[in-house]
Amino acid sequence: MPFRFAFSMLVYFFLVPVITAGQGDMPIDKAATKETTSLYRNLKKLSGKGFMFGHQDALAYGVNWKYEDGRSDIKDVTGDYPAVYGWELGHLEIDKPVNLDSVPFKKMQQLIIQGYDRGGVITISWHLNNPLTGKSAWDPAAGTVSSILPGGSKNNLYKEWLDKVAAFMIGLKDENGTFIPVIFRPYHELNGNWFWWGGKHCSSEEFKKLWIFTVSYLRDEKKLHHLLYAYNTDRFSSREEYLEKYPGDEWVDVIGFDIYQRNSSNEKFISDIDKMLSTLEDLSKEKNKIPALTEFGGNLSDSSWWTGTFLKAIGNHQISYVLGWRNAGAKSTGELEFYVPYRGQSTEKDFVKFYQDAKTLFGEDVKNEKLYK
Ligand code: BMA
Repeated sequence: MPFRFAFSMLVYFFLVPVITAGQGDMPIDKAATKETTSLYRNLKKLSGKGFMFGHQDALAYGVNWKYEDGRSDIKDVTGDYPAVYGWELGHLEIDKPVNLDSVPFKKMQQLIIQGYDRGGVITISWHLNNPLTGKSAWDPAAGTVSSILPGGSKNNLYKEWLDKVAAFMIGLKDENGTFIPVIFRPYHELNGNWFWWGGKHCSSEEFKKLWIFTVSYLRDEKKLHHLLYAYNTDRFSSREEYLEKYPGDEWVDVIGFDIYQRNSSNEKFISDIDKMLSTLEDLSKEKNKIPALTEFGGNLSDSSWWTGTFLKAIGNHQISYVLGWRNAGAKSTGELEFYVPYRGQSTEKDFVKFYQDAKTLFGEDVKNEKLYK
């Protein structure tokens, strides 16, 4: 064997693995805080044991209550908190004191600290208004994405909006002044046509540029080092569709999708999720990313939905977490909007079985895991 060849074999098969193992598996932010890096690594490890259960706005309100200290619909039903807490920043960009779902930002910061202190995981979405028209996130005016990219008429405005997001994130510290790691999930459901950043309203190139601009602004300009970044579509029918606007492995930590059952049958919902999760799991292995069901909503008029449908759909897959959407309660029509059971709801008993299943991880489970160490 010629010496040079032997030497390169040594480098590739021995030294490279040794060097990279020493560095460990890192989030895309190479300067991520210790706690953020630990969270990233522990999330990967934990997905071998089971999946964490999360709930949006869990500590702020439930179907029949608002702002009661320590309360959560999940806790009312199981005696335990969720493992993942979802929050939402929409309207922070327009200096409102409350978000688009009426949660005061000051209160949100306190509740985020509470969830973190309990060992839970924090994820934050952002239904930001349309920066071109000033209307809501659901206003898909043509040209919005290009208007906020560098050189566009709204790029400065967009940077001001990101400054406000950065200020909010900087406010997330525990009592020792340690930054609380956050899985930031902007531009979600990106293959749907309902948001201004979604589907046909921008090209793949524009979306990728928007994503990369956003991550580098927060990380490199604002020097935030306690964020992990989640890329997430809505339902999708192929790997190609999922990846169409994927900005690249160096810009994403968590990959996920959102899914709502709406009118489909339980059988169809199980097979849809099963198919999408198989694709997501393959991608997460290839790309070495964290897979998650970043939002879901099921058919809670079926009293055994949790163990009969949801657990069947996801139980055989390795994912990090699932996030049930918000228990908003009564809508203007009088109809109740909720995605996890509340006390007295017909899936309550089945949810307790789901809670007890070895694969589901809730507050007490993650507290024991010490995800930030
Ligand atoms: C939607 C609904 C809305 C809410 C929005 C942002 O799915 O729950 O009521 O305003 O999310 O949280």
